Amino acid sequence: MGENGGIQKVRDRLLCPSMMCADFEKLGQEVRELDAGGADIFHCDIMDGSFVPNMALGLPDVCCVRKNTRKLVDAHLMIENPGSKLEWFIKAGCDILYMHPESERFAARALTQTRQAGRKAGLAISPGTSLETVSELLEISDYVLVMAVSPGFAGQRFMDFVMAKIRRLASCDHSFKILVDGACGPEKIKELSALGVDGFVLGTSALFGKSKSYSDLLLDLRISQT
Ligand code: S6P
Ligand code: MG
Repeated sequence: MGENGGIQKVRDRLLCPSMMCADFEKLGQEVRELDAGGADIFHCDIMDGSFVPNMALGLPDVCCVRKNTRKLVDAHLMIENPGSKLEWFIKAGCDILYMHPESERFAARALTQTRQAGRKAGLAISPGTSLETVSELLEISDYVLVMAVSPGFAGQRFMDFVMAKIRRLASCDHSFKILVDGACGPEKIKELSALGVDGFVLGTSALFGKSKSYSDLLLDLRISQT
């Protein structure tokens, strides 16, 4: 294997560290290490304690992530009425804004406004939300985040019934990127990559709280997809 042997084997899946699982005592350093280790998109879970029964990152955390990387930063908005708060996250430098249609009465408008602001429109689909209810919204989304766990917490189990939805989404004619969020461990990532999923949110199942370095873990994940 040549100097770049490992790199040549690398497949093109998007690896997205879930920053709510990072060490907040050294958030900036965590971001820099993940960036150097090959992360593609920094996933920022925003919760309001109302749409989901938990709180996670806030605007200062997002700003800290943004300050420490030039790679893509997303905001996964698990909040009520995300459409009225888009500007906050746009100003904080997020490139992709995911919203849940269950919490936004005018989801089509919010997705369109995101695009008009020059950012990527992201649609997050909870496990209990069917594709039929979001088919029009898929047409105006750049990224679709399929949740394999109920939104709100890291460290949950993958809900197997979501596989049927992922298969359907991946097999339909589409121009958006498909990412899966929740309980994505190495084996699941391999299986989903084969189905055509474009990227994965990496939390405790694949990246955080392990004994290996971030760069080794990220490289292992890429090589295991070949
Ligand atoms: C959960 C959130 C996710 C989690 C991530 C954790 O509501 O949207 O982004 O942080 O899923 O991953 P894991 O591997 O601990 O399930
Ligand atoms: Mg998330």
